[in-house]
Amino acid sequence: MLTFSEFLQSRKKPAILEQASYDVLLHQIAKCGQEISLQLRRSGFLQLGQAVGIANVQSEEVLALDLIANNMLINEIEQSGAALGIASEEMEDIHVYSAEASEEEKFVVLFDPLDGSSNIEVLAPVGTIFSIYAVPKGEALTLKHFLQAGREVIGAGYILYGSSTMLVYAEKGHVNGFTLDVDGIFKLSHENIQTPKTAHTFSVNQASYHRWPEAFKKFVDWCGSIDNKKVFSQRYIGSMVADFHRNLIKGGIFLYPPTTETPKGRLRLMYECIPLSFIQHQAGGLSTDMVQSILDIEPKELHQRTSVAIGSYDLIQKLLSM
Ligand code: P6P
Repeated sequence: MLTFSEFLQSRKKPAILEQASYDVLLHQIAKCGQEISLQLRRSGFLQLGQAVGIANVQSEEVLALDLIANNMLINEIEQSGAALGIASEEMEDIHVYSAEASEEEKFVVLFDPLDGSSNIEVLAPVGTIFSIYAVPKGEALTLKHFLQAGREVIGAGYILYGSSTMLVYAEKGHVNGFTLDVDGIFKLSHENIQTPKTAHTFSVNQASYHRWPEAFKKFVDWCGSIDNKKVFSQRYIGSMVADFHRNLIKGGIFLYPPTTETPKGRLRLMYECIPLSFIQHQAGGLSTDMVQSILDIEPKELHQRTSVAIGSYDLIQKLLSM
């Protein structure tokens, strides 16, 4: 089986990635995934799912492993020498490694260190989500290099800590899955992932049904309609990366509609919706905020929220027709 490193060496790289430091950056992220996976296996002994008594920029209570994963990613990405800075879902502002313009192409990484971390103490899947953008040579790092639309993403991926641990990585034109083997190495297990064009699974927290815009209500009513030849299933884990992964592999649609309480949506554009939408588009699916593709949204701030629907091509088109 091809290791992640061998895959990176053998893949056809766009010119912008010719210099090797980009792949070192990916190795460092994979290294964090291996370590976080190990920590999670022992989280019950280490109380890693416990709150540490502080709130993050999202006003969510911070758990021990959120901090461990966040600091690990900051340090390991810096060591790659490929990034000028990072932005984290856990931190208010960007974190700059170097304010100097570089004579070669560099990158920035945006990540959610542990999406769905409130699930740790109940042993439900959680994940690290990341996206990588380019910083043109000769440009000193500024916030604008982070606030790029999803169509500018160079590479995006996630590490899902589930019944096994898998790194899913996408560049334009391909998405591949690498399972963490018992020797601590990620190995190619899901080559060229393509999402089924249609399916009969929808993923949404239906408790907010009466607070949604009409189109979402009509779509979910359609899914449950007795007129459908195929009976739908509803699956919702409460960890976007886990719900997303199921749909990526087997087909389906994930919805997080706006509500009367969160009219602009609740999920994070930069840290959840753009990376997962980039991956979904490379796998043949679609994403939308009901106005445009998630990848066409022009970000205005780091912690911007958005409503999101993402998944199989036909199901997104059906939602948009409602
Ligand atoms: P709700 C986790 O906190 C998260 O950001 C996503 O991973 C997940 O899909 C969503 O929130 C769950 O939100 O409102 O259904 O509990």
